[in-house]
Amino acid sequence: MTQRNLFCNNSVIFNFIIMTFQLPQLPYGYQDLEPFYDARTLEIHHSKHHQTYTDKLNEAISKAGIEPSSIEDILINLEKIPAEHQTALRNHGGGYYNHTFFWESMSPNSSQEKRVPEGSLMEAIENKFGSYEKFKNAFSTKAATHFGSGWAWLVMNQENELEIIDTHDQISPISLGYKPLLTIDVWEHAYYLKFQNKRPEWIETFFNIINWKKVEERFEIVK
Ligand code: MN3
Repeated sequence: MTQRNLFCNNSVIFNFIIMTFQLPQLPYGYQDLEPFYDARTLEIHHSKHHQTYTDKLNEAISKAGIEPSSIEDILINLEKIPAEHQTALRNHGGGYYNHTFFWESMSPNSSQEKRVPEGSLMEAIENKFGSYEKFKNAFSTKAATHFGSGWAWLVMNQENELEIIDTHDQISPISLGYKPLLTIDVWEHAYYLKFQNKRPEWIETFFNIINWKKVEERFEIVK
């Protein structure tokens, strides 16, 4: 893929390459997060919901007539896109990015091998929140009390400090200047088949399948 920015002046040279996004493959099988995340929910969530965001993102890019170099390019530069196209790109681009980020935030092995973060990430969590348990409570509360559809995130803020935030619908932290490290999807489609209305149970269960190794890698890059 040719590297370009949305508004790169020389993009005309490469304008025969139109980027289309593909549904990313999961880094594990649909069965592999059982018994914590059930295969049926995961399959529908990935193959239906994420596929729909992918298709609608491609539609929105085509309608807006932009030539993004990456999904990050769209979400970071949303404000530069003509106003009438921003909502579709925020919703479907955010849905595309947030779900990809979410799949990579989970791992089938974490319940056996690695239940808590380590190293400099653990140090930063303890410095910011007091302890891992206090972090877990704060993250869980943010996710549980988010009103309606959305996401809870552990991010690096612009002061380079850890922060727990929530975002509505498919708004992505990268559109708000944050660097995301970990996320949980708290839309009902993420948990309703298994947990029904018991969102706090989904959140508690999620802690068994967090891919802390991946979160640590993200932290090393942005810290
Ligand atoms: Mn979802």
